[in-house]
Amino acid sequence: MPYQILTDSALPPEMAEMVADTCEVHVWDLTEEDPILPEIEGFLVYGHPVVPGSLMDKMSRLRCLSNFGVGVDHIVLDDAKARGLPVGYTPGFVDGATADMAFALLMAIGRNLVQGWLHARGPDYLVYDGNILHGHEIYGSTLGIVGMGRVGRVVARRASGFDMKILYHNRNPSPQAEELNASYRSLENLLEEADFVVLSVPMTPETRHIISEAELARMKQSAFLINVARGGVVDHEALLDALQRNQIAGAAMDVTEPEPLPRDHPLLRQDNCIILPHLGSATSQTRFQMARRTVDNLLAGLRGEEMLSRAA
Ligand code: 8YV
Repeated sequence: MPYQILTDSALPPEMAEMVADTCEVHVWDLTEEDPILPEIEGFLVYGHPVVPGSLMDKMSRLRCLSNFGVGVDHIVLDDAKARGLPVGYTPGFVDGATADMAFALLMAIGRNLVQGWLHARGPDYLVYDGNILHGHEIYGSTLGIVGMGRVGRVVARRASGFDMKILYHNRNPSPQAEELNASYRSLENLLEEADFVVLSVPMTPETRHIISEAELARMKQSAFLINVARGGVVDHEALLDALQRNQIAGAAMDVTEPEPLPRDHPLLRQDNCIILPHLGSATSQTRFQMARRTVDNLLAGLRGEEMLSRAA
């Protein structure tokens, strides 16, 4: 008998193939009334649906959850723990790709890649003009990394190649960060000194709106904010206000809250803001490795074995 598993959206072909021999896959209708729930033995959480205890309770045969990704803020881990349900996740697999994306966004917003591309293909570009779209130097500038975990440290390594001065803020100073020539700062001092601020903190109650009005006010007018963490770490209303008043030079965000933003959200119309549809880990290689670990965790949980990476 194949294991009955649930996913919140259709699985990509390579992942479907990994479970084809052992599992029957059901795509959840995203309600707690889905009639398949009582049959489900394993939940492969593919996107970021909210997974509270009440949903787990609807799956009376549930033995484990396996999250595709390292951030598990959408799953109520305490509820899973209280029900004795292991939760798998994929730490370590997304770091390189997400750090690359942080740098891609940093360079894109700092050097006007999107505005330049729009101009180059637009009707107004008839004569070369050396006076337009002067960006901010990247090499030699000061980078502030908020959240010096796995992703933050890889961002720091990228920054060394650009001869950047590297500052970081964490709950505590970290010896691993110092080895990367990164200097510890309070959040306030980091925001005041940095030309580029990269957010790579996990989403927790403590990091919700860690960047809001007061923090944006501390940043230099010439500075840029880059978010590859979770949308909820930035207060979007405060960011919109800061961008509209040119209180900071620009923002580049791989993530928003909600995701996607409503189509008429004013942030989507700001020229000094780049928004991507959560592409941090979206390379074929990284996604394949994440899929492998997610499936291995799921099968281990279904068989009652220890998962390779467990968040709860
Ligand atoms: C994934 C992520 O794209 O790992 C994470 O926490 O946010 C991304 O790498 C996402 O989890 C897949 O849905």
